[in-house]
Amino acid sequence: MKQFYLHNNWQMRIAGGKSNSAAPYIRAAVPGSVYTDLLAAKKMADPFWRDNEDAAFALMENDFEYITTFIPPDELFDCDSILLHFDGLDTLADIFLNDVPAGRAYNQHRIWEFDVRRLLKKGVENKLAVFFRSPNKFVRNAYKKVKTDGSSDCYDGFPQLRKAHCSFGWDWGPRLPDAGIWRPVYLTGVEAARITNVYITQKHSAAAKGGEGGSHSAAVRLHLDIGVETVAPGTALEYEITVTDPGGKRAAYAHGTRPPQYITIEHPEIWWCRGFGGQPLYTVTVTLHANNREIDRWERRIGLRTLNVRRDKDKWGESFAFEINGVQVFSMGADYIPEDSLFPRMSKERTKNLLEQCALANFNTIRVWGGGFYPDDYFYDLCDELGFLVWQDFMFACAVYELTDEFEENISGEVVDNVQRLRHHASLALWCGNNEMEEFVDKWVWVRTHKQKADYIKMYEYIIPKLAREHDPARFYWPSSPSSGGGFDKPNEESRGDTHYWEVWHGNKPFPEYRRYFFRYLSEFGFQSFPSVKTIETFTEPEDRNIFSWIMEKHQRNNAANGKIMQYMSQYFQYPEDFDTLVYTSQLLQAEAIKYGVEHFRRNRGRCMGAVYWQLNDIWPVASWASIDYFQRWKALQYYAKRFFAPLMISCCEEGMLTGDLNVNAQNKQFTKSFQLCAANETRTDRDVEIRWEIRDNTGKILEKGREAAALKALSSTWFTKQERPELDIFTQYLSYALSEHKKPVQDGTVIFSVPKFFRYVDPELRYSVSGDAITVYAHAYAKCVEISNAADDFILSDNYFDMNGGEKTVYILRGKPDGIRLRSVYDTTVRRSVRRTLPRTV
Ligand code: BMA
Repeated sequence: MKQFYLHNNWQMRIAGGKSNSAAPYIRAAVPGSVYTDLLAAKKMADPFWRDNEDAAFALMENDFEYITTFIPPDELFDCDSILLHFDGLDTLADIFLNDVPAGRAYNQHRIWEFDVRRLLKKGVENKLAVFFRSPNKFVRNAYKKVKTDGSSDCYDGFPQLRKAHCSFGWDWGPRLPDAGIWRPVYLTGVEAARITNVYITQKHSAAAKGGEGGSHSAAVRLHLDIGVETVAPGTALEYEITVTDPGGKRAAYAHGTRPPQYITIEHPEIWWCRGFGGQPLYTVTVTLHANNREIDRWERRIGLRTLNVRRDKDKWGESFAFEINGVQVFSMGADYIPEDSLFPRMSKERTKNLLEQCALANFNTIRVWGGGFYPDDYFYDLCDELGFLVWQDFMFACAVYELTDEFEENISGEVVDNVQRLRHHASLALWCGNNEMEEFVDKWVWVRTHKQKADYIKMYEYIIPKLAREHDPARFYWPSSPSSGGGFDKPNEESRGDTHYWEVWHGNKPFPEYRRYFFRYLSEFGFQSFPSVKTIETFTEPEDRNIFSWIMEKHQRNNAANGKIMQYMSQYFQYPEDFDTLVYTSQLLQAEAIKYGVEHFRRNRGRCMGAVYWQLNDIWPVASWASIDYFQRWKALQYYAKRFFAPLMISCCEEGMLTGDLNVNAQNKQFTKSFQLCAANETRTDRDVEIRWEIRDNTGKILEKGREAAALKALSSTWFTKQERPELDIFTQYLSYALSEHKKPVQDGTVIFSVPKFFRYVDPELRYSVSGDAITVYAHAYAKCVEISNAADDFILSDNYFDMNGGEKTVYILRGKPDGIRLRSVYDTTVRRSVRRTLPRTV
């Protein structure tokens, strides 16, 4: 197969309409988009700055023309078939080759291929033009004709266009419905035949299953289903299959005049999700030969493993857990959304950094949420390498669709394209029909007719799973997230399937509410915060920096949520004196909320088998649920995640004012004061550990202490003795705790029995010293949530936002320079600080 990329020489212009003439052409990048081209040509303002989004949105009322010229290589014309191939077009596109219509596209999520043999001219300049119609006009007109509703954060009519839904807005994203040739485009010359796809299924012999990090004793048989399209019938074809092991040695080989059906790998190295073992990847190369020449090649990396979802009836209902190589995993991770509203700005480098930061924070799972797009191959390559389990939604979210024959044909093409593209990935754990639609359709949210409700079932419980079964039978299919298995059978139930729990945040319930539930697998729950001041500065003027200003409210897409943050803040923290403190406090609030949930869910491992929080990242600079912001700055939550997702994790289930009564004026105000430590072991080996705890006063002085040793069983959580302390002073005393293994410290933490706003902190007089990449922090007293930041606010440290009982703690710099270091703790959010302000100094 010959490929000739068409990425050069492109120009773009805003097309003329009935009343206006076309704008002049500007240089265009392909792959690229209207917004990225206009920005590069300085023809539009940064859409993220202040409220520029509105003008950028209005731009998409236009149609756009992309045009290039090229001379195709002569050898292309020796091929039996020539195809014009687009990996992606966004979205409504008419394609002309040498002014003759060559094809039409209408789905951003599909791969488009058009036969252009008869249109292409040899030896001369050819002209390729792609005409994009306005997405705004399309959905608006479509909505006038047929009412299909969806999320009110989006633009009316969005469900009728197969384009990333969130490009029309979401409750964390702007309305920037870009257009363009967003993925590679090339001419393909097919000689005699080509490999259309290869499907590999694995049969593991018993001994390899569950083998310790990769058994060498058994075998894995790969079944290959090789799809071949012949364009010159009668040509004799030969097939060659080579499997190369992770070290680069040939592990298996087969060849023949008919596609070999299976190939066996002896002594296989087994792929595991991270935390459970390594990620060895084998390369499978299938080559097609005709007339003693290679005419096509298909090469992908695979991981040898079994991977499924276990759903077993038990005393609580029915379990829901990923099972890899026979071992059930507690899923720990977050929901992934597109990394940029301007899709062409995403890159392998950027995604790599993001996913490596997930690995650093001990994630083992990523959910690709259904309102965005199907990520590029590199996203899954990275997940294979890093050992994540990918929960993959199909791109349907918070909407109702009208199923017509054309729509069915369109989404079927989309499903097949993406399933075939991604199904070889080791990390791909399940296909999920959609985001949150079974739950809402069941409640008649967005639904106007019985047909729409029936269409839901047809799409996610018949059409899509049938295609998934046909093209990827080895993969688990789940109709919706959340679901209990489909059929509108209590989709968001606690005792079965996966759950989205939003009573904390959307339902305004306090954090301890998490502890009332024992979900089987939580695929969404979240809490918002503001991004760092440095990030806020990228879209604001100084006069905007008040969270209720027009601009700050425009960069908050969950209606009235800046007020909600303040409302929650009032329960936990003192009123922040300035904007900077408010941002810090909002991040602590978010981190504490999610920690409260995750620690509880991990304490209940077995009953609960997943805590995937909403959301990992941002699409633009905004106040949101993300733990890593648009510029990949870590919010406090990302550091908390590193701790609460640690393979060995100690947590404290405390009872105090927060779980008792927050009303300071309640008559007979009484509540239990107790604590019970629990250690979670998410590794495949038993661990001998020791835990210790101390009750301390606010200076950090120990008043009472205890310790216990325990053998933590693999893949389980172990409780320690519950301690009641009715006499504990909630304002000046707190609990510190730590877990160690063979005398080596593993993790520590503290809890208070009131709330941070009432605790009487003394000034910890934080100071620091730097030596190479090590920063040592010194504290004179108890310091809660110590933040270390630098001038650029781009630090990634080995630990941050941690508690100190006085003394010192050393952390390491993983990213950023130790320039302009600043320290603070919760003490600095209280009025006591203004009484005696201490600025950090070096020692
Ligand atoms: C869930 C998600 C998203 C949304 C988030 C926060 O509903 O599926 O649609 O952004 O909660 O509201």
